[in-house]
Amino acid sequence: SETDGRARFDELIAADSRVEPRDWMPDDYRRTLIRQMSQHAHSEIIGMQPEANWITRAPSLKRKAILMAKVQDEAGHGLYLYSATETLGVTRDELTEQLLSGRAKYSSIFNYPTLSWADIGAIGWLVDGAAICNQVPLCRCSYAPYGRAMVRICKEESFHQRQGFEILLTLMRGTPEQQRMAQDAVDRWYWPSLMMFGPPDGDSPNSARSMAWKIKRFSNDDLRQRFVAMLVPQAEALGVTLPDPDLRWNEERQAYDLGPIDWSELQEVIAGRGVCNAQRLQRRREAHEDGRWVREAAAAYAEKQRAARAS
Ligand code: FAQ
Repeated sequence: SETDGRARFDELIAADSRVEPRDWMPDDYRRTLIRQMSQHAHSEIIGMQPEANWITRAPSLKRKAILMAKVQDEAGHGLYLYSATETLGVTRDELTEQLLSGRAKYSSIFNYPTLSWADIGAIGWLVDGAAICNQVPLCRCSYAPYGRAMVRICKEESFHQRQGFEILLTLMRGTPEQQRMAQDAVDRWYWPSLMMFGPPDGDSPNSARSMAWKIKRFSNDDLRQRFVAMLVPQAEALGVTLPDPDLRWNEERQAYDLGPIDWSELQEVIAGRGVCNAQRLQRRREAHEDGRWVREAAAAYAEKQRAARAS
């Protein structure tokens, strides 16, 4: 009965146990997971575009092979997350339709342009770095298929972050012009990477409930703090400056003070008015159309197999 289901669900959450797809769960819990997991999946898929922009222009064969592998990893994460989302009773077709129609959200970060090769380093270091900070706690998400997906995805993201750091390190050991390129990329990607963690806690309508359900384990601001604390020594090792003159350690709070974040920029990008929003969606629609024959061929093949088994 629903009463038994709810009692068991509450027990699982209280005991830090895992909810599996066939377990009873509240409708709102299911809806929240579909929302977050599908947004996450869409982000991985749209997130292929900014970096794919540099595959043909990577500065060496080795860099090109590494970048291609990384972009393919993002595709894998997206597919893995769509499958995990389907365990909640939504179809892949519905999720795809939501993305292509522009109704679904995906991470703000992928609506910024990649202007130079150094941006590929900055994305690996900052964007994948932020993704790791956000996703390591999600490995303990109360919904088991999401948590399991995150374990595997985080391993790959760690490698991605190292490769981004290494690109920037190579540039910083290069000519003054290469150093300027690296600093310029960090200047442009730093603030948007802080926005990836979402609005400040006071303006985050979903956080309290998601934390009570143990989907999210830390608040948006707490994760942003962890991220900055991770970046500071790495920026020092690289020799780049984080573009925040107000950034300093606060001994009393045992945390970093940050300069003001332009939250109107995040709102604008989420509302679809970022530099690349239109282009990203247009490209995704084209790619989906280009793949139509593959979907049709796969469906025809599956039908033939089914008919053969039935006869
Ligand atoms: N962009 O109440 P909250 C990657 C929306 S990493 C766009 O705080 P919540 C790896 C939010 O959805 C990127 N929208 O919401 C990679 C909500 O709207 P809704 C993907 C944002 O869910 C690297 C509203 O604002 N990672 O892909 C953003 O509790 C390199 C209110 O916000 C994930 O998705 C934003 N930045 O917390 C790939 C991680 N921030 O749905 C390729 C999983 C907030 O009510 C290359 N997701 N919104 O209409 C999460 O952890 C959470 O969903 C948050 C937001 C933290 C993003």
